[in-house]
Amino acid sequence: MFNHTSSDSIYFDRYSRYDGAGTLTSPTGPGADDNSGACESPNSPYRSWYYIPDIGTPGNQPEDRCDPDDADDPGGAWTETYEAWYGYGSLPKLRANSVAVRDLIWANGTSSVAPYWISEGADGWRLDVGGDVDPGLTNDPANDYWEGFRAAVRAVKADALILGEEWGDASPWLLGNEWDSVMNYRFRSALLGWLMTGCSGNGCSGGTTF
Ligand SMILES: [Ca+2]
Ligand SMILES: [Ca+2]
Ligand SMILES: [Ca+2]
Repeated sequence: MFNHTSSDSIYFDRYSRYDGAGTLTSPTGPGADDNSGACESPNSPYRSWYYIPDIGTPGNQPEDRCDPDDADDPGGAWTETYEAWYGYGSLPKLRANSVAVRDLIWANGTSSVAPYWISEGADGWRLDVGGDVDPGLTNDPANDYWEGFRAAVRAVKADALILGEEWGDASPWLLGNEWDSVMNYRFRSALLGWLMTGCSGNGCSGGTTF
């Protein structure tokens, strides 16, 4: 979450199921293209929230396409690619530097998703594929997404926990202004590897299985 939305969100609306007010108008399946969502038209207010066309990781199915130019081709074929997390067309990637996206997620006080739920009692946030949104201070000093997110969340609750998901070395996010902690899959892998294959001595022998 925060890296992408669903392709079936009111913002992207790949299946034309919502109107411009976000009302579900086609509950049982794809509806008619009304140009409200980012995928439906270049004129949608949400078009700039996403990477349309893609920037290197398009949805990998032939149907992972959007309407390229509705004005010239109303009702025509959807042929435009879009950036999708890991090539999954159901997960169109959000632009981390979009003002509107930042306002939705954290930059508009408790009207934003992240500060709102903290104000409602949540103790923190766990950030799925967080490195895809902002690659950390030393990898990209100019990307201040998690820095802003942290400030916005902490403004509501000073000790709110911000825990990121990162499969590799997470040091770039742990330098003080982004995350408090990480999933630390590397430690998990090392521990499980030792338990299952390398465990011997210190009261342990033969490894174990799960
Ligand atoms: Ca629509
Ligand atoms: Ca359209
Ligand atoms: Ca950053």
